[in-house]
Amino acid sequence: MTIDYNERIPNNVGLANDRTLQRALEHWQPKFLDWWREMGPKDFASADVYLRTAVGVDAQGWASYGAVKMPEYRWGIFLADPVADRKIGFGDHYGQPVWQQVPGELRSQFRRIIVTQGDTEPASVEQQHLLGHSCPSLYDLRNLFQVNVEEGRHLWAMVYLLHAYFGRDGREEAEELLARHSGDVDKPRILGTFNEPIEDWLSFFMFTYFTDRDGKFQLKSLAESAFDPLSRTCRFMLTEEAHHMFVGETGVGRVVKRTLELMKELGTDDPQAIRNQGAIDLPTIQRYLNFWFTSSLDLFGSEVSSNAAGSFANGIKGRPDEEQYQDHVCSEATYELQTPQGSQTVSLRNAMNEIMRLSYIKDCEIGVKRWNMQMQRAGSDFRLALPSPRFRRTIGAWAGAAADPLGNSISREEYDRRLPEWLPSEADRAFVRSVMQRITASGKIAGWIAPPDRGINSLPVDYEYVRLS
Ligand code: BYC
Repeated sequence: MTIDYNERIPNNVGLANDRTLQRALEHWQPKFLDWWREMGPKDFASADVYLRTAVGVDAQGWASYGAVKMPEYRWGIFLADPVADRKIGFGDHYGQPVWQQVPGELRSQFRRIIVTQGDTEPASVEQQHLLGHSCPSLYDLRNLFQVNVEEGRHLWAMVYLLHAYFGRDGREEAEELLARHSGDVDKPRILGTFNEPIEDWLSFFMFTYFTDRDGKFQLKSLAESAFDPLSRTCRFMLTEEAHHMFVGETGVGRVVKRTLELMKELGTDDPQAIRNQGAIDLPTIQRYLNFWFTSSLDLFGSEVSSNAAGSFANGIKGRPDEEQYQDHVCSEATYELQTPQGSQTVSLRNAMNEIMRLSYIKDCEIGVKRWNMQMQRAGSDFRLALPSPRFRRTIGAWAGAAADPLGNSISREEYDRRLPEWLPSEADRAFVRSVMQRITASGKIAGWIAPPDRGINSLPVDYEYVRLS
């Protein structure tokens, strides 16, 4: 189905045929734009940015590229094409036809999960509000803005579902999505990670690698949902999400590459010597990784969760790539969980958050292996590593446990004393910010990061991806 761009709100959901819904969304649109102007990328409203915009939902040729001023970006509502005769793939309703409406008894659970998903999207834009000011190149600046406009579109995706299927409650929730703000003391965003500031590009790359990857897993699990409009919405969001994780993986890889080049040039791995050259030493990169990975692990919720069991049983949320499993009902199966109190046997349904977290960790390993290959090839003995999921947790069975990054239990005193070794200190953050001076000359790049291997959409790396007026 092609997208109708003549509409005020581009869409492939036949909005013109539902005047009430269309009016409600057109009423929300200026509020979104006000929010974007105030909380979106600061000071780049008049820049021409080489952006991709969704123009269809086919796997091939779904996007067009061109120079756009961000406030004029065509945010719209796009659902992946329906799958004929789709059946519910898990839980108590396994094998029954999927739902085109939300069953009355599941309204509040569905609404809660859609609101939680929706809340993360504008939150991430708010977290990156000032980042454009310290961009390492026009290529990177463009990627930041691409991620930002698409997170804005993902907000639209959830707001559409709220307006179309949840009546007045849904409209009120859509207003609230613009009223909560990342890091706001009185009205913070719902999930922890989305209240952490992103004030430097190393954090941005870690966030797009680790936190967007949580997005991938949550969206995959919602793509399994028995509520078909939610499933179709999430399937299309996943198409856009891949680029965000690419920005993270290649971003960290380019920082590592630059550091390795300097280590070779200087003949040392001394962190201070690297810093003196205005680049970021490998131990500091590890501390940033520790911070964002552990924070993102918390986003999967508690190891034992009756909410997760209910979501699975009721068809709200399956496991990512549910077809990989044999048992889709899981009413009898159990799961062996390790907690600080010892081993515990729980019903598999209650352990769904943990199952998802483990698949996520496996996926996170892939990039770490690639970064480590770079080090091996460069002859460095340093290796990055994911810390244990027992380390620095604030949600679930291991919340507040004193464990080191290898997962060993240590005394509270040792934990408190050594935590600054494992996480970025204020001095680390100040140093990282200090090297991030804005570079906006075409084809130029900051000294702390290597250039990308290739440009966007087959354009050269030194293309003027953002024209600043
Ligand atoms: N921080 O039984 P529990 C993305 C709450 S990222 C604060 O442990 P449950 C993106 C939980 O809400 C993907 N609170 O787990 C990435 C519940 O609160 P209520 C985002 C937390 O219920 C980058 C209570 O603790 N999408 O898209 O299974 C850029 C007990 O919960 C946290 C989703 O997460 C936390 N870390 O919740 C842009 C999908 N963890 O209701 C975008 C939607 C848990 O008792 N959300 N809590 O007040 C969900 O599926 C689930 O709500 C959770 C797990 C994954 C959050």
